[in-house]
This record gives sequence, structure tokens and C-alpha cells, in this order.
Amino acid sequence: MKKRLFSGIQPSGEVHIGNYLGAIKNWVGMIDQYDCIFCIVDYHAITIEYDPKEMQNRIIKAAAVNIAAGLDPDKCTLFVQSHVPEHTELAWILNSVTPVGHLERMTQFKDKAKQHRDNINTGLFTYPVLQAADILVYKGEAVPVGEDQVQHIELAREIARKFNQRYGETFPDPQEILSNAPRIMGLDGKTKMSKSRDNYISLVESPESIWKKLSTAVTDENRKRRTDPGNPDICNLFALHKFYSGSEQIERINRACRIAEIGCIECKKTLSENIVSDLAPMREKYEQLIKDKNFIIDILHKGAKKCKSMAETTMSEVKKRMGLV
Ligand code: AQP
Repeated sequence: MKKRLFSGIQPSGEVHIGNYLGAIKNWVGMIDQYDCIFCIVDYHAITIEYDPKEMQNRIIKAAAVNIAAGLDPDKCTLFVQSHVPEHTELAWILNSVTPVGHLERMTQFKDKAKQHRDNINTGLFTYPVLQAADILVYKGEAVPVGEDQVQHIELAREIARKFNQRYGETFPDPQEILSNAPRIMGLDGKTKMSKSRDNYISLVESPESIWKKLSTAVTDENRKRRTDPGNPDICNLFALHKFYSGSEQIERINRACRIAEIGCIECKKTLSENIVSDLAPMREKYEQLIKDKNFIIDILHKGAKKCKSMAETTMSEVKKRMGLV
């Protein structure tokens, strides 16, 4: 029996290279090794303000981008969170074993509360409990995520243990798995790359737009003039070269930047060309997939059907243990 793997992505905007390098690439690499369930977590995405007219499109687009990035629906289960109501049902139950103090410590809540001062809602606060339910309703053991989600997975583990202590052994200990790029910084060089900030390169971004974004991206801020030597160690874009450029190019840029032999524009042009060619096959596949939305919806419905049956089994067990009829 393969171990069960669960992970999710919010349809909160354009899926970006941070999501890919931090999580999706890892998901694709594990698809044969684990029994994989991937979820478009729409109930998480409603905890920040959004336009209801756009949501359906975002969900379908997120699914199509993930399939184009390598989540082969024949090898894994892909579905939408709100299609399986057992997630929210279990979340309510898990709320009753989750200390408020634990939620108050969550750094993502603190960051998002700062980012969305006018909309600090209860859903944003209890987000990690729903995330624990997402994983535990399938008894997920492996959870590949970016670094920003590690604290939530640690909490999911604690919640599982608390439930087991009170009601008997039911859930496994979910474990986070990090990629070799656990935190990709945004093009602003200040915050992590995020869908909800204007600091990302989307996985299906056009070549023109990739160049436009990179050309204004922040580099080593101490390098004021072309003739100043730069420091790749603190340059956000050099970090991206490590994922998109060849070893010879990386070596050359590393050396030439330090002695001002090349300027930021040349370095950005190389990076732009490399990102464009790396993303081209994904973008092409996505363009094909998105032409047939019903095909995507069908995949998501099939995934939900499979997940619902697994989730129902867990909920029967949970209710029985809790003495509910
Ligand atoms: N910058 C990042 N570097 C590495 N990994 C990242 N992830 C997100 N940003 C980075 C990982 O991608 C997976 C899906 O993320 P998510 O959709 O669940 O939400 P998020 O972590 O809140 O991502 P965003 O892009 O920053 O969205 P918004 O702006 O809506 O909050 C997760 O495994 C995440 O760790």
C-alpha cells in the first residue's frame, strides 16, 4: 500500500513560479511514489476579499495550470474542496480540540491580518483547522508544502494527536515535506512571492510580460550604478537563476556581477529568456486544456466522487468514536 499524500492550492489568483518551485514540482515528483490527492482549496480562498464573478474561472484555471504543470489526473486525484462537504464538517469537530492560543500563534494569520486590515474574519483565524481537516479527512501522512505552511502542518499534527488522545487512535501524524526551494521571494525582493501581491511571475505568463516584470524587479539595492559591483548573495534574481539557468551561466553571472563586468539588465535578460523557455511547454499545454473547460470540470467531479467516498468513511469512524449517533 502506498502512503497517502495530500496537498492543496488556493484559487486566490494566478498560480506562480513560487508555488511551482516550492510545492507543485515536488508534487509531480512524488506522484508515482504516493497515493496522491491534490485539492483546489476554494473555501480557504474565500477568507480574503474576492470577486464572486471571477471565482469559478479561477478554480478551473488553477486546475488546468496544475494539470499542465504535471498533475496527471490518471495518476492522482484532483478535486475542489467545496465539492466534498466532509472537509468543513470535520473542521467543526477539530475546532473543539484546538486551543485558541495555538491559532493566535500562527504567523500566516498575523501576516494576513496585517495585509487585509479591513477584513480580519473568523475564517482567516480558523484557516489552519480547516487545513488540518483537509489532510486528516483522508488520513494524509505526507504533506508537501512551501515553508510558509510548515507551522500549519505542525498544528495539524497537534490537532490529530489531541483528537486521538481524547477519542482513541484515529488519525496518523501528518508530516510536512519541503522542496529544495521552500521560500521563493517576490520580485519586490521584500516579501515571499504571493498570488495576492503584485510580485509574482505566473506559470502561464506571456514572454512579454515576464520580461516587463523582470525588468523592474528589485536586485541588489546597494548596486546603484552600472559600474558598481553587485552581490549575487543578496540578489533576489540570482536566487531564481539557480532554478532556471545552466551551471555555466550561473557561474559566469556570479563572477561577472561581482566585478561589474555585467549589469543588472544583461543578467535579467538571460533570466527572462531562460524562464520563458522553461515555462513554454507548460503554457502551451495549459492553452490547449483551457479551451475545453468541461473536460477540466469532468476531471474535478470524478476526483470529488472518489474523495467523497473516502471522506465519508473517515467521518463515520470519527462520529462513532465521539459517541455521535
Ligand atoms: N513564495 C513561495 N515559495 C515557495 N512555496 C510557496 N508556496 C506559496 N508561495 C510560495 C507554496 O505553494 C503551495 C500553494 O500555496 P497556497 O495557494 O496554498 O497559498 P499560499 O501559501 O498562501 O500562497 P500564495 O501564493 O502566497 O497565495 P496568497 O497570496 O493567496 O496567500 C503551498 O504549499 C505553499 O506553501
